[in-house]
Amino acid sequence: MPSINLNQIGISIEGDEFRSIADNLQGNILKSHGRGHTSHIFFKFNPNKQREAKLFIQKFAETKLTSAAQQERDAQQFRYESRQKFFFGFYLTAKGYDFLGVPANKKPSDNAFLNGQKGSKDKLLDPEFDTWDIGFQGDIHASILIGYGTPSREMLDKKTEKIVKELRKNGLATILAIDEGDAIKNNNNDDIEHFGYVDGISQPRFFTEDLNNVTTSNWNPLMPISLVLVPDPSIAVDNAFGSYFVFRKLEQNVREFKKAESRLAQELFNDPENELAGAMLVGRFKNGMPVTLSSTATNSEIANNNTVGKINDFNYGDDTKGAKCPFHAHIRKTNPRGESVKQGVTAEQEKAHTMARRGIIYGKRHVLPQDKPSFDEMPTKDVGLLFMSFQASIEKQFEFIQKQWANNDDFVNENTGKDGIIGQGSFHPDVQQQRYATIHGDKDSIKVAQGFGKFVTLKGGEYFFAPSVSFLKTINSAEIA
Ligand code: N7H
Repeated sequence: MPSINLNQIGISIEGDEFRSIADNLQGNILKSHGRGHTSHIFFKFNPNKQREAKLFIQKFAETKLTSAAQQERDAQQFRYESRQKFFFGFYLTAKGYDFLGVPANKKPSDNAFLNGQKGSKDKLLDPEFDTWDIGFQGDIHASILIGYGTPSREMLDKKTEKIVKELRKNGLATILAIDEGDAIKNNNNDDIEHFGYVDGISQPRFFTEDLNNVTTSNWNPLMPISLVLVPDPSIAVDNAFGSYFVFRKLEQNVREFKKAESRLAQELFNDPENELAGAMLVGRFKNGMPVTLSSTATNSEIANNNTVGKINDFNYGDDTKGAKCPFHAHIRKTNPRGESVKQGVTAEQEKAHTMARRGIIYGKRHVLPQDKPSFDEMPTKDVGLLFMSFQASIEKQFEFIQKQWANNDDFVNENTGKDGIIGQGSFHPDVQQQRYATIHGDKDSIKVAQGFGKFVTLKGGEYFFAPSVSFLKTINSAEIA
């Protein structure tokens, strides 16, 4: 089999590159599995069950696991026959590799992965472990992701129960946590998160076909697969790739966020309902309209209702003072679209921090965000985002974005302030650093406002590796351990 060039920018779904890796690569890495409901089972194998654990994994890989090639076939079938299939993913932690007896030189070697997410607590300014959900407080060996897309979770819950039963059989494993993701959509059929904003618009794209009908004059999302793939070190097979997988359960205090958003609107515009305030915190209006392009959510010169939730061809070149989109806005912090170039970094080096985001929201709500709940009807806990991302390096991608950009008061300029959505660390509402223009586009109207942040709280998480299909299928054979 020919070895492939991972650094080629964009591959074709029909091409030799994809064909030569797709059967042996897990799905959901190069493209989202797209199901609206998910279960995430976190577990630990029990002592003296190494052999049984390997047999379980081998059988799971042979009978369930969804490869990238299978995901494509399932998507075709869904498009043409509306028949949907379950999606299955399987991920191992560094402790999981140790339990399975994989020797150190055959384990994925990313340092952050080897130390586990708990090892990065101080670096990321994460909260104390005893505030995490109990299931995430101890060691985790592995996680199974199951996705399904019907309007209800019923079929998925049955499948989840069945797998949990198999894991518990004869004391094979202890189930530590089961988290459930359930997407919600706005009236334009775009996925939204609990603060009410369209999410998942901006992604690195790996397939040239994904860019059909998309303009890329100001931002080209096409990236090389080396952004998310590394050779699977556990198996000596050509073109066997895996990816590092970050999972973080991020709780959202919707009520306090929405109150603070409206206080900010009052402070900036004398109008607690003015949507520009929230748009400046996120960098996009609720419907996805980038605030650097428009002072209003609807703007017929830029997009109609159907396309507004997909706009991504923009950068901040015309907004160098942050007079439209503030420097601390969530999407400007987490993807500066060329801005860190002024700090001596090339555009390619900046882009190399990008990751494939695969999150889904969790938690039940009485009144959905688009149905305009009163403050009292908004949840303060038990809802949020199951943040997930795939990358080639946890340190250079997820951790870099969280630590060097979102948490960093001095990125992109000195005294910019933290990302008001996900920034972590010492923070006091009286510390006024975050700046906003009170007249859209007018740099002379920029002023500091009350500090905004701390409405998103980590409730637990872990770092995983998504191994190649062939490793999981042959895990029981003698060559590996
Ligand atoms: Fe974010 N939000 O609702 O405010 N995010 N995010 N995120 N996020 C994005 O453009 C949100 C989190 C990124 O390329 C949008 O896709 C919430 C973490 C990146 O322009 C919205 C939470 C990290 C982008 C949100 C959360 C990131 C992005 C706009 C937690 C990384 C793309 C939709 C509860 C460490 C930026 C879109 C770009 C977009 C929200 C978490 C990163 C609405 C509520 C932890 C890279």
